[in-house]
Amino acid sequence: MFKNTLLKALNAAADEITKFNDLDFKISNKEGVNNLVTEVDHASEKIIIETIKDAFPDHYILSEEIGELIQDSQYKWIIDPIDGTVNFAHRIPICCISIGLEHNGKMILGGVYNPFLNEMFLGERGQGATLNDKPISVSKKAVVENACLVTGFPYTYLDEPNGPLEVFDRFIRRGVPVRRLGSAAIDLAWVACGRFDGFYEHKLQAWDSAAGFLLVEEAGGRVTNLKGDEYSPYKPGIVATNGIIHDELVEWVKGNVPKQS
Ligand code: 2AM
Ligand code: CA
Ligand code: CA
Ligand code: CA
Repeated sequence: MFKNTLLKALNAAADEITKFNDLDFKISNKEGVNNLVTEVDHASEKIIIETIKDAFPDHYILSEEIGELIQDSQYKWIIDPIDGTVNFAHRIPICCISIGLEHNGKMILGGVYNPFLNEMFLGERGQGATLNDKPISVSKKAVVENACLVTGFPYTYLDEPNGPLEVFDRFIRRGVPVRRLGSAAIDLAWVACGRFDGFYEHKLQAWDSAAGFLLVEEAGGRVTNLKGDEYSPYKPGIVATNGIIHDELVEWVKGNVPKQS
């Protein structure tokens, strides 16, 4: 029942977004440097919220551009109408729609859909995760030194001690590949399907990670905060891995890098 609505919303938003393939769209600046929003983000958000409200008029909605609607419900939809807006604005096909559903504070359903690659990732609590209806699982890579990682950067706090640049520097100096795609939801989905062995980021919002972290957990991976403690999408830091390298990656992020072998 919830899954049908999730799929309907993701598909409707995808139609809205891909309509602009060959069209110009209006790009505006939000607060902060290069913090973009396009008219397509708003169009995607509108159709998603309409679709959810049609099916469940009483549910709580938290969505990036519009904020919070109807807060008094056990069910809460957490929406990023376009994750990777900078990519989208540059017509780089690495962006997605991300929708998570929480029940009494627990994520129960999540979908991340990249309509440009036609990749639909779904995760249901206790039921596993899929990519285009095929079950997916995390990678089997056993050590960080041989891993392929992904991260993202906030636009402030870059230089704080043990902050994004310092941690990034640590991996790059040891030759550990760390990619930067520009969409946290896709980063997480790609950990879930084993393309990446691990992902970490210092400052995310709930809508960036709500669906993606469930995908990773349901694909057999592990998700914590930057210290290795229990994860909450309402707190900024995240480490998401295949589980095998998790404790070691948390140590690298903390600054405890193993001696070069
Ligand atoms: P967005 O495309 O939905 O805004 C983590 O890298 C996240 O940061 C991305 O998923 C992206 O989500 C968001 N982001 C991109 N540019 C940003 C900016 N200038 N300020 C704040 N967040 C940004
Ligand atoms: Ca944004
Ligand atoms: Ca986002
Ligand atoms: Ca967004």
